[in-house]
Amino acid sequence: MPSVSYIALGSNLNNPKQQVKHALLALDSLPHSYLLAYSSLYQSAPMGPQDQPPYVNAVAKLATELAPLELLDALQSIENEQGRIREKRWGARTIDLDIVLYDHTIMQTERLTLPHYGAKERDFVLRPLAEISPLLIFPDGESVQQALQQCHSYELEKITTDNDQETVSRHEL
Ligand code: A4P
Ligand code: MG
Repeated sequence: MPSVSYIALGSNLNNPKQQVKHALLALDSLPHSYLLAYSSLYQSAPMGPQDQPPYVNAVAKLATELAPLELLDALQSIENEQGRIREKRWGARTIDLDIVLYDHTIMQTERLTLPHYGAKERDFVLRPLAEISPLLIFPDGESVQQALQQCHSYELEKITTDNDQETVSRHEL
């Protein structure tokens, strides 16, 4: 039985929309894995240093036979292939791939914390997560909808594609 993992994608450098779409294709091509669903793309104001461009965020739902650390290795390979250079914490990046959830696994090791430590405080993770799995429950019993009501707002705007013309429309809750 494959496990189900949710991956948060974020980019704010070198054509962020293309970076996110490229990473979605890369996720779909991972060994022993396939993409079950992915959210719309959302534009968001930066969390952390404000002297950086806005982000594009999305969430993917992946079925995978990879173990959690194997999945992390695979995600970091995709980040490296897309030219990710690790500079300052919360600084600009071509692509960031975080494991939000891996089944209901709870773990805290040097390399991997599950669920992702910041997921429940960030609407740029929770909104796309709720879009693809509105009934999702975190391992601590809190629902994605409850977390969404309490989290910080990063001025999310859904990016909609209309006849190949991309527009940003304010998303109503
Ligand atoms: N790591 C531990 N747990 C996980 C996990 N569940 N998933 C470790 C992925 N990685 C995990 O991450 C640092 C280390 O975290 C990894 O080596 C891995 O072993 P990183 O990607 O190298 O560095 P980072 O992303 O700069 O650090 P961090 O703390 O993960 O940053 P965040 O929390 O991801 O924040 N603003 C908006 N609007 N949208 C964004 O997407 N993203 C960030 C990055 C800042 N501001 C943002 C956004
Ligand atoms: Mg990260």
